[in-house]
Amino acid sequence: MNRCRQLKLTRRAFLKSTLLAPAGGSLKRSLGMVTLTSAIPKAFGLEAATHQNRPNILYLMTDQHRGDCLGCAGNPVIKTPYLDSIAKEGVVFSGAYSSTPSCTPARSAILTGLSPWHHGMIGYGRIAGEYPFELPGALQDAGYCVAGIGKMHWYPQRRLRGYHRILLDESGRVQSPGFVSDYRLWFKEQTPDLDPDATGIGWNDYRAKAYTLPERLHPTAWTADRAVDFIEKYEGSEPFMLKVSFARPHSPYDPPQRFIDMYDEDDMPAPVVGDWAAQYTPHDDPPKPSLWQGDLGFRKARESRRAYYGSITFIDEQIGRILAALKKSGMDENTLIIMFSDHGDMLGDHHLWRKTYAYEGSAKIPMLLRWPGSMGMDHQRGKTLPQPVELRDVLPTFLDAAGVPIPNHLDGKSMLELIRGNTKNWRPFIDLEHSMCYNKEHWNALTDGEFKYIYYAYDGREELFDLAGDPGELHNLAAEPAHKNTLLKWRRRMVEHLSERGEPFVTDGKLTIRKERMLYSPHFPKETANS
Ligand SMILES: [Ca+2]
Repeated sequence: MNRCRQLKLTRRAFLKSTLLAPAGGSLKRSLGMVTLTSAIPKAFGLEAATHQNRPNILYLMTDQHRGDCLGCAGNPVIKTPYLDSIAKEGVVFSGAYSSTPSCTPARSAILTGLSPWHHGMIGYGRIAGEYPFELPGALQDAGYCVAGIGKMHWYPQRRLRGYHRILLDESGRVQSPGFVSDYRLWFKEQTPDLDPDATGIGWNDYRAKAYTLPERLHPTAWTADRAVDFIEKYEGSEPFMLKVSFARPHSPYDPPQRFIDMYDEDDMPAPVVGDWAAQYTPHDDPPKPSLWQGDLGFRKARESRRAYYGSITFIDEQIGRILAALKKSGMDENTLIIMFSDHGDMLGDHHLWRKTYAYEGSAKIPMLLRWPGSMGMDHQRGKTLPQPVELRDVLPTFLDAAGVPIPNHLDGKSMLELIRGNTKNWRPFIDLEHSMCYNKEHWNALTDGEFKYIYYAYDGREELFDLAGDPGELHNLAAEPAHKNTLLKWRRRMVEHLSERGEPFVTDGKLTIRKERMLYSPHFPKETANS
């Protein structure tokens, strides 16, 4: 058993020591999670792990952050100077996708390093209580101090899953009985008379509104404050993996007013609308705040986008504080920094909202990686790498950085291989899939970043997009004779990809039409499927 798992510290004591310590309290008075963790080896008479050449891992995550919403991804409007600085000192992966673009299946891929079929979540459901091999436990076993701050979105909500400590902000979700997040406990301690949901817009809402409370109370600021606190107090002899998981820019689109004011509504990009998208035009009147389809007009979409961009710039500013704390500590020289999101946000593209779609707004994600100087490869810094990468690649990347063997059963690959220039054996394309939760549909898709092929299982519909020539996916080429050979090539690839699943997916060498909704594959851990 890993020595760190033997430490017993009650949640109450942890909250008291780390979260509710008086502002300005000394480190000795307010024992943080790090000090206690690093004391573990001594407490058990074991020799402390040393850094050797293993870097710290700073794991920055946003929620529902589109791949095109970064300055370093070529967006001329959005202001993300600190994220751009990570890209400048590292690389941008321009072909990064979330295979199953909604929260819980995406997070299963991060946890397990597996494809949707193999981790078992091919739609939005409750995440497995435990997988046999998970990212935080693997890093803990490798001798890392493993801490997580912000949104985890798993169940049971207080399960550590291999983290030594987690501090949660779950945007008000209560899934385990009596759950109150650490953010909400802190908020009540700070301002017992105020309502953390005072802005009044929901977490699947298309509407936007400025945060009505002091900025320091916003969950984006809280998450960064906890991360800065961790870095400032870190005295461990072992390397750390710190996950900093912001619950935004996922709606509510509610940044402080000063971030909305940074953008002119007229400058906001209008939604892209394919010549195939009229089917998604209708909506209730008035529109439901949590709608998933509907043509609300460009003005409303731009209002949402303005606050969404503001939410990203707010996060970016907070990430700037975290990077500054890391630099001040001197640990930036030995820290690998990764930044990505679990999926994107349609924001009215093709009259669609939220996520779970195969289209770029939903499935394309940011992916930035900056590695320590000790790893060399300086000639790659500042580059954009086009190979298809996915959330399943995060875990093997971390194991690679930690110098730990990557188990053969993982579907993901270390993205460090691409930085090393080992591109020859990289996957030629990536599989995407989602059993819809808003309507009755199930799609599978494949993309290499140049083309995207989508198969809709309920009616056999196919879509083929030339992403290189038509990045907005405005024209479906599937029925065009000039692209017949391309369509056949991608359809064959899909048949091959789905063949391991048997007849429900491929019958007599052809893609099967299905009507049954399937959220979980047979690989989903059975004992926790309904827990
Ligand atoms: Ca999400």
